Amino acid sequence: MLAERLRRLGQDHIADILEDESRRHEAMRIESDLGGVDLDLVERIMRGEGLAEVPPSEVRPAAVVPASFSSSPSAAQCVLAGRRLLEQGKVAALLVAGGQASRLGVESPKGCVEVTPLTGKTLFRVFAEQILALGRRFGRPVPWFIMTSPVNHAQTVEYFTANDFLGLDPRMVFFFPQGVLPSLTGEGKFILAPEGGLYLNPDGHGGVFRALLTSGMFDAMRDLGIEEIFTFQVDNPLVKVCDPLFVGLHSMQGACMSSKVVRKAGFDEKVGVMVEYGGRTRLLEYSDMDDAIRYATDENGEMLHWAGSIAIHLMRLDFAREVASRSHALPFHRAVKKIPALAPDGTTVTVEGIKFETFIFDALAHARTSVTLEVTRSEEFAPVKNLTGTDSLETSRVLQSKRHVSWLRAIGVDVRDGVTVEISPLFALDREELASRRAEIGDVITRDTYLG
Ligand code: UD2
Repeated sequence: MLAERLRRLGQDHIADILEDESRRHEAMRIESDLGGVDLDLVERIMRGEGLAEVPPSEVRPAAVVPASFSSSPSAAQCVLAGRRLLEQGKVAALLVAGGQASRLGVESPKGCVEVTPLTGKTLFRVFAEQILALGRRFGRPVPWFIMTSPVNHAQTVEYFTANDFLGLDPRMVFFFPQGVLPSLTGEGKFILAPEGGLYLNPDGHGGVFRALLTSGMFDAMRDLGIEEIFTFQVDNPLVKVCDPLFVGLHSMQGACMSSKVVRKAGFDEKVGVMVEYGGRTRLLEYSDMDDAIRYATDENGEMLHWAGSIAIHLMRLDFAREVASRSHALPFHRAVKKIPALAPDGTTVTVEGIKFETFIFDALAHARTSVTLEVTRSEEFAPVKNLTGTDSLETSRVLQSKRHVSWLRAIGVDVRDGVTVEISPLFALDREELASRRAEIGDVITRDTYLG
């Protein structure tokens, strides 16, 4: 049955293994891999259906609420509304963490990478401390949903278990794995992995919708009384989890899905940009952008598409559920990747494979209302993506300290140049909280200091 189906899909090299009695062991591994794969979907992709389209040439920059909004009286109203939702326990945090830290040269979940400048806390711990602090501040725990992938699910759960759930109530931390898809060769063939079975890739963070549905997490959210889902990526220690201003703005505007952006550091920064076409706000990913859009300038010669996504969104629970229940709601993006493969003679070779992924932000195309909020880069964005250079551990550590030094200086503490500072979210979640603890901090900081 399965072998026949595979032959119809042009996968004779796999069907041959399944039908070869002497390769039972290999066949079992492949069958088990295929058990987690939606072959109808694969067939669709192979027919070239449902792939992301080239954006039309008339894309315009999306409307953006500028960063200066945060000091306006309307922003104060939004903060109040956001706080109220947090006090009512209606906001969940959702982390997409299906990727590995391979770009950092480590084969562990990226959340386990130690990132803070002085105490070396992991990304997971940085988020956990914020979530704990939010719960204390608003008197209601913020449930934390963590999407893993089959590649790192066990390691992620193990990490939390071994670390006492980082101080959180284990009943408020929910893990669920995303789906996988087989990568294909240029000729559309499945790839055999050197360790046995098929080479499968996580189906992209857009897989979160189906994964929330099939794992029962939407029901768990509903049972907890959740209305809004704050989504973020694993690599940014400066994320303001469940930022009340963002939550309030999004909810007061009645938005289905909203996004945070920063001004792009340059035309070539590897972030998607917020655009508008077809009457909807959308996010155009950097890898899908042509040069005419990337390098477009306005009448003053300034970057036209400056609103770079920092991959932080808010979604109404009912909206996310609706997206999840629509079949083929999100298009597939192709990415060419070097993949280690098992050659017919048993050796390991590197092949050029294509992986297919959906992106969470493509759900924006279904959002009738959407808000895009600009935030200050130095306050909210210091991703750890590469081993060295831009967006590396080194740059992120410097930026984390810089933010905390600026908070201290803003409340009148004389922090000497060259000093590294780290502030735990449990000491102060934000500058305002730090100000309220001014008496506990000396007037001058002359050496590296951790406030925790
Ligand atoms: C992402 C955005 C980019 C910009 C940038 C900001 C995408 C496609 N691009 O670029 O527009 O906002 O971040 O930092 O998101 N992940 C999963 N499952 C998967 C694949 C990825 O959970 O199947 C998670 C991964 O663990 C990480 C996040 O998604 O938390 C980002 O993935 P990435 O490193 O591929 O995205 P990046 O940095 O190229």
